[in-house]
Amino acid sequence: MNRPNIIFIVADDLGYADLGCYGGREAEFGPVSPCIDRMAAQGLRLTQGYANSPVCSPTRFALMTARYQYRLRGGADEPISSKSKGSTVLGLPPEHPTLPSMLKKQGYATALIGKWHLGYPPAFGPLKSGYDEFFGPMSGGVDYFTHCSSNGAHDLYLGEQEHPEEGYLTDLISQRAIDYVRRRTAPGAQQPFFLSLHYTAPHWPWETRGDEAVAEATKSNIFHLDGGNIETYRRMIHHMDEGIGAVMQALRDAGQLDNTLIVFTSDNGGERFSDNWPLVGGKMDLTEGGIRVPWIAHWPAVIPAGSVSAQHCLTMDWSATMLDLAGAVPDALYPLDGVSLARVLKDPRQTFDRPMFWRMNHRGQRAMRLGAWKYLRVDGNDYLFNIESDARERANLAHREPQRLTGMRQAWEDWERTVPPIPADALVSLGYSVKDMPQR
Ligand SMILES: [Ca+2]
Repeated sequence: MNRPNIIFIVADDLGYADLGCYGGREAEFGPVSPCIDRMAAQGLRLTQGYANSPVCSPTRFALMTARYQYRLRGGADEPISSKSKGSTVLGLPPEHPTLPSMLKKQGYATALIGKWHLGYPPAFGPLKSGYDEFFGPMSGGVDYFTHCSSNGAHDLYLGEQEHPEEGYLTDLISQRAIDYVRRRTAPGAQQPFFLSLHYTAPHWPWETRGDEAVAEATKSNIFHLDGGNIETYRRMIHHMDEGIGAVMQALRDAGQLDNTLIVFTSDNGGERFSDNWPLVGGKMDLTEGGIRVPWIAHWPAVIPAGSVSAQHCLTMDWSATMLDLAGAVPDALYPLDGVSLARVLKDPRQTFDRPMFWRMNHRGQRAMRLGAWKYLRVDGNDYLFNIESDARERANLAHREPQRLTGMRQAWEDWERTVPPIPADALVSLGYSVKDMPQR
C-alpha cells in the first residue's frame, strides 16, 4: 500500500449535530451537508470523538503538535486574540516539530489553505512551521467578504504576504484547494501531499454567499451579535459542503480518491446557531456540547464503507495517526501525547481504551473521560456522569458513586501535574455575555 495523500478538513465552530449524518435536520432549502454525509456513508463515522479544547486556537496547537496544548504558552489563551498581533510569545514556536514539518521530512508536499490562528508574523506563521504553501487568514475570525479580522485589519495572506482578493471566503478556500489537488495530482507530480483545509465556516459573521451587504453593515463588530439565524447558518455550512464535494471530485478525476485519506472534523463545539443535540453546552464549555465533534474518515483503499465506531479520540490522536501512516518518527524531545488510530481505520470493529483530559481557565473547568464515565468540574462544582447512558449530562451521579468521583478527580489531578500550570497572565476572551443574549 502506498502512503496516502492526506486532506485534513477542519470546520470552525461546527456543532455535533449540524450535519445530516449526525442527526441534523434539513434546512428549508434541503439537506445541509449532502457531500459530507456521503463521505461518512462511504467511510468511517465516529460517534465519540472529541476536540482537544472547546475553543479554537488551543485545539489547533494540539492538532499541529500532536501534544496537549497546555504544553505551550500560546495554548493557554482561550483563544489567541487579534490584539496579540506583534506578540513573540502567543504563537506556535517555529522550532517546535509539527504535523506538517514531520510529514515534510517524510517526503510530503504540504499546504495550509484556510485559517491558521497560531500567532502572527514575523514571529510565527504557517511557512515557519512546516507548510510549503499558505493561503488564508492568520487570525481567529474574519469577515467572509472584507477578509478583515475583529480589529478591523485586512487579514488574508498568500504565503507571508498580505494578499487582497475579492470573493466569498469559503469559495476562495475551496477553489484554492481544488487547484492544489489538481496541481499535486498532475502527471509528473511524484510526492504524496498533505493538505490542511481549514475553513472559517460556519463561524461568525453570519454571511452566506449572497450577503455581501451584511458584511458592510457588520464592519464595526464582526462578532455579529445583532444578526444571523438558523437558515443563514445552515446555508453557510452548505457552501462549505459544496466545496468539499468539489475537492473530492478533483481527486476522483485524477484517479487519486482511493488512496487519499480525507478526515473531516470541527475545532470545537457549536456556537449560538449550532445544533449540538442531544448534548448540552457549546463553544467554551467542557460539557459534551463544547468538545464532542464530528469525526469522519474517508479512505476507500483501507476503510470499509459504512463503518461507524465508538472509539474515543481527541484532535491530537488524528495528528499522531497521520504521522504513523506516513512512517514519521516523533522527535524524542517532543514526545507525542496523541495516540495513533491507524488500527481503527484498518478495522473499525476494533476499539481501545483512551483516557482523555481537558482543562479550561474559563470557569475553572476540568474534564476527564474514561470509558463510559466523565468527571466534570465547572465553577467549583464537581459532577459525575455516565456518558453512555446519559450523553446529555443531566443525571449527576456524584452522590450515588462518591468513590468513583474521588478516583476520577485524583486521576485528573495526577494528569494535571504532568502539564504546565495555567500561566497567571493567560487570557480568556469571550465574544459576548449575558448582556448581549440570555443564557441557555
Ligand atoms: Ca473555532
